[in-house]
Amino acid sequence: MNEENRILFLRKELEKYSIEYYVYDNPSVSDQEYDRLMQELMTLEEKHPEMYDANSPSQRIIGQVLEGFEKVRHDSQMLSLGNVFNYEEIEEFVNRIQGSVKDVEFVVECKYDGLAMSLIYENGSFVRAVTRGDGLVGEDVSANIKTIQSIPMHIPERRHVEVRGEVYMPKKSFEELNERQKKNNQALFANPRNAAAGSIRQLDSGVCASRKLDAYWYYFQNAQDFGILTQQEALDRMRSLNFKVNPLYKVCKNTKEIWEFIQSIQEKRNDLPYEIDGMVIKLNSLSDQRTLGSTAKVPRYATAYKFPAERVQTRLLDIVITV
Ligand code: NMN
Repeated sequence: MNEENRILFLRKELEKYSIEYYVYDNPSVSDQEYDRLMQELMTLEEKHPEMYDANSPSQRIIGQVLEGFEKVRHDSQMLSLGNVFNYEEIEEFVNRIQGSVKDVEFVVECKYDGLAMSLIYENGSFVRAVTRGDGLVGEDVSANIKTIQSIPMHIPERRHVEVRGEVYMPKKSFEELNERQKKNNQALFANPRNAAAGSIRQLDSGVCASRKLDAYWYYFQNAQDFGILTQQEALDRMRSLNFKVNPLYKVCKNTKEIWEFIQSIQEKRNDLPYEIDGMVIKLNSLSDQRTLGSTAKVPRYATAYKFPAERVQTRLLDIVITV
């Protein structure tokens, strides 16, 4: 095999190993072997600058320095979510939907304390990552997003794909970051959400890489193009395309089931390796979602239940904003 082909081969292998390691938590080679192959790739790429590829596994570690972030208009608005705060409000939400939809099913998922992000793929390759921004126009933060190792640079699907989800800073990364800040006599970050948002806005993606962010994907924007009928199917399909999808979700039929699942997650919330500030309840059927539609800012087919600890803060913020 000549060096050019070896580069192509190594890129493929390393990408496969990364997905196994970061998405499925199931490595098939040792860390030493992975590191050795990565080193070999970097040495060969240095020898062959004509083979540069922005989506090479090596680029995810090296990073790049930008002058600013380009503004990008979303294909469809990135909505935020309305909130509910207790059993009764969940029941009201469920009753309202049951009033207009028959045999209703809900999917209940974790609500991460991070930043919403959209990923675009064309011809099986990553094209760009865009922040929510004001919902209509966001910022292209691709260089920083590439440093998140669990995000695939290639997917086994050549059609246009847009997935949306949340970028977050795992608790472990947050602790390590604040340790480093302390050691360097720099200000500490108040919480993982702030730290994640600050990292994504770094112009030097090397800095972002050092912050070790991660992400979960929960929304298949163009699911209809793939004949996907439910949110559950969308989650399965995203997972089969190598997107990191949280297995902690449940399909529920009524308020009691929703509430029980929420309570069970709330109990183990502190043991999760990432921060969640609530749970999202959404209609499973995508066609029913479309029928219900959205208000100007939030969908009618989904809502977010906020955990009590967050409630005080949110309500206080509401007061501050309305005063
Ligand atoms: O992502 P962080 O925590 O920086 O860890 C990087 C290390 O992870 C690498 O140096 C490598 O040893 C390890 N890793 C191993 C595999 C594997 O397949 N064994 C894949 C990706 C990363």
